[in-house]
Amino acid sequence: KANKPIVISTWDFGVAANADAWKILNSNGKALDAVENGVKVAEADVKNQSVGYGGLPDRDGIVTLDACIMDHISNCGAVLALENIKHPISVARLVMEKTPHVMLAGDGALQFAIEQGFKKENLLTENSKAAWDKWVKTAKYEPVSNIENKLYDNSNNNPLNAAPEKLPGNQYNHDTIGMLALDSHGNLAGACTTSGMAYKLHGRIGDSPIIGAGLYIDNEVGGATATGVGEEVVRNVGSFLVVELMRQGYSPEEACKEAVMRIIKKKANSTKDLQVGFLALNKNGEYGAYAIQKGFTFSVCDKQKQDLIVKGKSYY
Ligand code: SD4
Repeated sequence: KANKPIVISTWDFGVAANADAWKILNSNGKALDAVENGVKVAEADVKNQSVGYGGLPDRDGIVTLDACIMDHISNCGAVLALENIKHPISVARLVMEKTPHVMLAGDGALQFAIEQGFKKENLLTENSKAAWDKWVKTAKYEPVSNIENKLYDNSNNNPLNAAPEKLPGNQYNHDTIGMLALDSHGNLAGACTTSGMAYKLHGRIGDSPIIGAGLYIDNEVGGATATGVGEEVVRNVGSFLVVELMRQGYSPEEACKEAVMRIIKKKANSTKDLQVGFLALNKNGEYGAYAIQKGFTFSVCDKQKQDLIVKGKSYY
């Protein structure tokens, strides 16, 4: 018997996001509504400098957001490099529902959002602006592997556990929320939303809004989502690969591991400072994750426990 409903999401900040998704799932709501509402929690959180409002800007100091959403009948929608809109996931959903397209980018995506009633807002918070001001002095693009884990680690000996304005700008780098849900009707949906890699070139798109890379759902099998350096995920069509491996009988964790191994194999000796993590959920409500670097965590919410944080296994 399937473990449903269930919702899982990347990192420990997924707990708060899962809680909103759970309200919907636990009252027999749809997985699609659950994932949209769930990731909106992370998008609106100013403390999360890697998603939505408060996200770190690109090289030019502009916050650009990427998001996508997919349901159980392969409907999908995405926005790429969207500026000044707090909830890109909701715009992605409307691209899916109100247009004949899957992706809208840049100015066109913004125009569409405004037509749909979204308000233009400044997304660059004081803290993120301060971080960028510091970064721009050296302007080195150096993603810090596993920065999100360090950021959300509240232990006293964590050197990064300081007010954001005290940290060197390039310490904040990536992260993303990817969320997968299986509802009580047995349907899957997923959402992925991010401000992308901090200090990326203006116009750079990662894996997160690319169906098959940052997110993939196949209702016969399961779903997968990715976090980390998007270029490596795109190159390997990571989330699609994870789902296809599950179709062949891999468990969610085995499938995530194999997708990580593909990246490692192709990058040979250059994965020491590279982080990519995959998270997967199958039709039975079984889940798993695997990352290149230590420290990848994910959050799980089901009937048994609503605030579980799991340490994902890793190659290093
Ligand atoms: C990107 N995958 O834009 C996103 C960033 C991320 O953890 O997930 N960071 O490449």
